[in-house]
Amino acid sequence: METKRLRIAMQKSGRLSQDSQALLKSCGLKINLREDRLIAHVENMPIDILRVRDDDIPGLVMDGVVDLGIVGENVLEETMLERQALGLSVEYKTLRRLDYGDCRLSLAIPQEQVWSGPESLAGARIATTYPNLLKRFLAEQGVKFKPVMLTGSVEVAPRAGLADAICDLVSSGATLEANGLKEVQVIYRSKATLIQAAQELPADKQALVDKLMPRLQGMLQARE
Ligand code: PRT
Ligand code: ZN
Repeated sequence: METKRLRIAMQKSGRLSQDSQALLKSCGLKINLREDRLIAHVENMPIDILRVRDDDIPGLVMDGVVDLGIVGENVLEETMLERQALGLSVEYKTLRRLDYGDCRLSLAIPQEQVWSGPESLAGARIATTYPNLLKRFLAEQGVKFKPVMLTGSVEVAPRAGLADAICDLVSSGATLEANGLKEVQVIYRSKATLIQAAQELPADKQALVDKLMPRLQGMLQARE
């Protein structure tokens, strides 16, 4: 599916959408976003913005279906591990780590429970949306556990009797606290990042990326 326009994938609606749109606009892109559209055309440059679920972005870049993508490193790393296991391509280039989307993937347990390190979780059922990152971490610690895969409401799993612990994204910690859980171990720190497909771009598209990157660097440096 060749196209002359540079394709950038970003989250359609969610925590990274506003900041990602604002960042692209600050680099001079005039984006006409209609809420319902999958593809938004940039009016003043040969660029199309693809608005998708964040989970789809790493695969679109690694398959070379889009040229660039903005996604949380947590989703990028989880997808990489998943694709590796499936024997799919996991290549991409990081253009720039961004300054928003900060969070950490952490283990949390019921407040009243004692924590004496990851070995406390031996044999435990752990609910998560990030089974691969969790497996990698606990394998490094030599701890065996039972993954409970949930794509939402992870924080209620212990109270619902579905799990003994959770592994979920945390930013302020308010969600954990509201659910009677405490954060005991950070396993991955994440921010949003701008990535590019691994294969070489046609010269005109690469020239456009090369023109945009200094603007982006400048923007990010100015607000450091
Ligand atoms: O629909 P789509 O699949 O695109 O969106 P999504 O629901 O999967 O993702 P979304 O929009 O919730 O998050 C997108 C990205 O934002 C994540 O992949 C992270 O990279 C980043 N991010 C930053 C966060 C958070 N902070 C965050 N706090 N993503 C989720 N949370 C959730 C967390 O899962 C928990 O439910 O917020 C809650 C905890 O927040 P605190 O502040 O109470 O600790
Ligand atoms: Zn998602």
